[in-house]
Amino acid sequence: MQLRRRNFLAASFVGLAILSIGCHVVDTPTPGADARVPDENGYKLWLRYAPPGKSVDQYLRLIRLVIVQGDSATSRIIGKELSSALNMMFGSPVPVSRTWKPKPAVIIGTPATSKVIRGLKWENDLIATGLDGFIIRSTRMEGQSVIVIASAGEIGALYGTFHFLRLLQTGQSIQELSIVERPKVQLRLLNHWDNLDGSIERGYAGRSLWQWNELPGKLDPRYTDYARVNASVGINGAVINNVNADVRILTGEYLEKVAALANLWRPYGIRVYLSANFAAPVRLGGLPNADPLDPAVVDWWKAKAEEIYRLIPDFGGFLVKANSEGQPGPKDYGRTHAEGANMLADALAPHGGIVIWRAFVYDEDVDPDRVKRAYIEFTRLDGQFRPNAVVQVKNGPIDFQPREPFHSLFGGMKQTPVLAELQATQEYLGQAKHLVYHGTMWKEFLDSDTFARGSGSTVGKVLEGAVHPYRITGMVSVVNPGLDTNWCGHHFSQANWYAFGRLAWNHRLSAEQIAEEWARMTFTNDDPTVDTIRDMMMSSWETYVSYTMPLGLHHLIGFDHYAPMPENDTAPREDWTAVFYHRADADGIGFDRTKRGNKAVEQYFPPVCDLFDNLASCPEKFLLWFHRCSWDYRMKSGKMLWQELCDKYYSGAEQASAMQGTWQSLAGRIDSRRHKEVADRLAIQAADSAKWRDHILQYFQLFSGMPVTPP
Ligand code: GCW
Repeated sequence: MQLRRRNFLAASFVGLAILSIGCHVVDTPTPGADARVPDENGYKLWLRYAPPGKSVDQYLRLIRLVIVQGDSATSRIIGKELSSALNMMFGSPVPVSRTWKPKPAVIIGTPATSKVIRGLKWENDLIATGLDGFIIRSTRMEGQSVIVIASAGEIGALYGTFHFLRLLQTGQSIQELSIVERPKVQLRLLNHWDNLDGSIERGYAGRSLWQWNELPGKLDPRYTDYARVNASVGINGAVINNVNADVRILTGEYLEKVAALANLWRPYGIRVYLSANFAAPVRLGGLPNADPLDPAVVDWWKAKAEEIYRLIPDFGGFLVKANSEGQPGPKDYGRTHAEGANMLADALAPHGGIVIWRAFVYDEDVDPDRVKRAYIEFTRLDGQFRPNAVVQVKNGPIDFQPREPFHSLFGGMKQTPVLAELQATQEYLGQAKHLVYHGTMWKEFLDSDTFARGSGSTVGKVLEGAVHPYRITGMVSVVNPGLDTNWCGHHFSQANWYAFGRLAWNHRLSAEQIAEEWARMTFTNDDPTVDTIRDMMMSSWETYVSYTMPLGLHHLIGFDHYAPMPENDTAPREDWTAVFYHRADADGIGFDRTKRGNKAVEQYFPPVCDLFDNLASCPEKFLLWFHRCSWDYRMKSGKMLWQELCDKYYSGAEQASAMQGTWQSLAGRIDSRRHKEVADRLAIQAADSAKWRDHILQYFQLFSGMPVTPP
């Protein structure tokens, strides 16, 4: 079998080389572009403020004046955003005033900053929506119709402003508004895997946004635009350096640079967090060890926390990747993850900071299967973490695979709060070359029922703290915006950043609504065009799964995490190979994680455990994740597993290819620069999806011994 794999590897080498050469992307605009739709480069993301089309008369009637009272940095930002947005959308300025004048107006603020809003006596309603929530209501003042955007907090007023602008951008009616919004979770954070040398781990859109050589003196205008787009979807914090953390970020020199970003982002409600290297007391402080129970280590971190908070009074806290993939951690000293986290939590607690401890650990000593390890390690520590410590868990138990069942720690951690870690960066999902909208994938995850406390205990509710009473709630996404003009490499990758923000705000929103909002704001308000774009987005994830890893297959890749490499059997660790996971041989394929196999299903609550365990009830999308099946196993469709696999790969590649035609039908409806840039990438996607299909099927055919037959 080994030999067959090696021969296959040699034969497929040429194919892979062609695959990577084919990935070169030409970025130049089409000559002779359609003059009616001016070219755009994608820099403005979803804050383009294009004229909203047919609704503009209604808007002009109802918005003759903007009133922003108060003199804080945030209220100035609100005034500026509104004035430039309305100007761009309406083609003429709308005056922004600090004083009430009887006119159809939009009034924004908090009871503390705005006399007009105080006069409305909405305090009780505003207490209920909290500092980040807001109310948008149409009402009348001195005979004039006005729209009030009010919050108990300034950041809530900013969020309300962006919500209101979204209504205009997407062409919705603003008559008789009665909107009450409050985010479902407290922490809505981005994780950047940016290194101090300007590279980005798993970044596909250029170098890091953070210009360390220019900070703190020079502030790139991108930092402000970054804050605006994040605030526009309610993101309220960012961990700005890689979890594989360089200790230098904790030096005085770098902390001053970090403080400059924190100062700039504060009025946008964005707090800065840092990834901390657990060995910093040794590598930076010169101590002999970093043992969390050593008083000298405890003191070192206390002093470091004091130093940070002197510079950044609202510093969010530390994110820690410990004892994972070679990173140092408490286990180096025979201590537990909880002991490590608690030591840092104690250093941060007097200042109001938190520790976010990653559960992305997979020690070989814990269990032979990587899928089971984090659950085993962390459930035995449940309840041992300090009140200001949380555990951050990736959506699935392996690593951002195209499709994974939800991680059993969701619902499984009863006393220690968990945050969900998602990945908008398309590390395993076509990187910046494939169009893959993550809204649908994340909804499948968020809507999964853990049954932790009976039916209805969805992951989303666990994250809200509505299943177990968590003190800290949140959602996080790994993102990789870089210096590429359009931030994300692929114009459609921007949608994943957007979708994360919207779902972190409210996980009950539908993937479809989010896709539609994004398409309207990013491309056009033309209804048929929006329908086409939304539909492309909605099917794109399932398409990607079909031509890469359908039916529960996972990790069929090599180190680049892009190209197919099911023959990968020689990585530095067994659990980085592909063969460890698919286990294909002449008898069949798949990983037996049932009660008769390695019992991974037992990490789920009943009836989820039995649902996955039972071959008849296991959703086929997870079949080979939980079960090992013979090649002629009968699927629900009546087809043999081998044929079903062939069908999936063929239909997936065909759908990927069909996206090109669909997109082509939008020529002239979208500016030609972005149209061409997307078309170029769709061509790569179509070609690479066919390579995935052929490579995988040819490889598995070595074992199935059956012909590859298209459907
Ligand atoms: O997905 C894997 C990536 C690593 C990453 C690691 C993690 C930052 O391949 O590049 O390291 O996960 O999440 O820590």
